[in-house]
Amino acid sequence: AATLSIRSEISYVMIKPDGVQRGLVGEIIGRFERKGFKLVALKLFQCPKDIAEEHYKDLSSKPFFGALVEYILSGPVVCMVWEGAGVVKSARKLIGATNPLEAEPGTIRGDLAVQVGRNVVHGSDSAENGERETALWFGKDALVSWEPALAPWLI
Ligand code: RTP
Repeated sequence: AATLSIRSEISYVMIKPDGVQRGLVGEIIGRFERKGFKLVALKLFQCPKDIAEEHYKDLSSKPFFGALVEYILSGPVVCMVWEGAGVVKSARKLIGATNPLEAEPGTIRGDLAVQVGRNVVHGSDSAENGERETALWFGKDALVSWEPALAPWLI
């Protein structure tokens, strides 16, 4: 049988504090599961300031940077790494445009959010950032390597 190697790419996806507060964790994780990506790391995390600032360092000159960091620190976030072919671009599509009012219906932000400053979820914007953000939020060697079983629970 042909084998397909899909350990090609990872995306760091994070449910922001508003997503946790609003009880959207299951809804958001479910969308990535149903799409078919593989969950390889997961934690609920009260983020320290230095990690939030490092994560968003490219935006440090923006006027909203302080408010953005405060928002990310305002409650626990759910940190995840999803793996699969094309996962970075696909996750951004599932998430939708940065401004939820511009995001298409059917996307997470299009269906579930209104404000740009409360847009419920983050997804890496490149494969390189997927690796960088995974190292930042989980450290090295945090990914769980696993293969789908042949449904032994049905036998
Ligand atoms: P993310 O990194 O969270 O996935 O978002 P993104 O790539 O879609 O958007 P980016 O431009 O990188 O902005 C990062 C986050 O900053 C907040 N933001 N606030 N008040 C504002 O005008 C504004 N603009 C951006 C959002 O939370 C955005 O997701």
